[in-house]
Amino acid sequence: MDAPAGLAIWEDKAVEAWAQAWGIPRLEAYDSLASTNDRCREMADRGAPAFTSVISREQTAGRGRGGRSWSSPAGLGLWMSVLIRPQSQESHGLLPILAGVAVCRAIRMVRPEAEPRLKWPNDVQLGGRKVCGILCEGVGGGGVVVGIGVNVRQRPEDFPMALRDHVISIELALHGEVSLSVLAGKILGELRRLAAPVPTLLEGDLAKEVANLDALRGTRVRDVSGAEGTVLGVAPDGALIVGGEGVPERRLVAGSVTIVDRS
Ligand code: BTX
Repeated sequence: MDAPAGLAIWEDKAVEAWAQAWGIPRLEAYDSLASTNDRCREMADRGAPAFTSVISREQTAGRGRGGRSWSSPAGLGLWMSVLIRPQSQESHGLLPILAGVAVCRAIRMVRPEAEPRLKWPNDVQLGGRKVCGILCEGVGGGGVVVGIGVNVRQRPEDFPMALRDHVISIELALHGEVSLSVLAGKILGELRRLAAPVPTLLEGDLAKEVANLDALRGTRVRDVSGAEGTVLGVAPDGALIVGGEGVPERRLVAGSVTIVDRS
């Protein structure tokens, strides 16, 4: 398939200059794409190097997990995909968490008063509402496209009605303008620190950081099978550990959990 026409200038600067400033090998920027993950996958299939990235002002078919749709209105959020090429398949489960940590760090860099939290496995929250979703998709040759959607400028009425009670943008939560390019640069910088190379386990300071960011730790949750338990934390391989109160400890490696109660 021919590449769609990309932008030469994004956020007042040459796209190549952004790539250089962020220390990434290649960046493409668009006014509108169906999904940045799809474009990044095409580039991956043609052998693009690690940290090749794609940004679009708008996505017309932005998606979450399981084909759910991701609201991506023009200019109101950061809709970005980054190609990661982990050394080993064992690391794949950690990528949503590493990307979430990168987003939490970046939000704190642009708004030091922010208290972002990771909601396992792939959300970042501000004040208990979803501000970012992460979609990791495997591509040929052992690569993974990490799709990162961050709500930046939306007002409540910019979100689909059904989502309004559960979502937030950085500017709604924390007030004042946030530059998309500064945010993108910080996320990519932190992702490079965390994922070059991709660790195979969460250990040491990184494990502590994940524990501190964990929105679910100590909460009572229900998994997709209907089983309930208290979240004990995130395991070194990225699984969620649920147990407590005489419930046998178990590991969740995929899917979502619903919060039943905050203890
Ligand atoms: P998810 O499956 O965890 O979340 C999808 C759900 O999130 C939707 O069903 C809806 O309830 C809710 N939702 C939709 N839009 C938003 C939004 N803007 N803010 C908060 N909640 C929302 C999450 O999947 C992964 C999302 C990744 C998005 C990025 S954007 C760049 C890349 N390209 C692409 O198509 N997807 C990724």
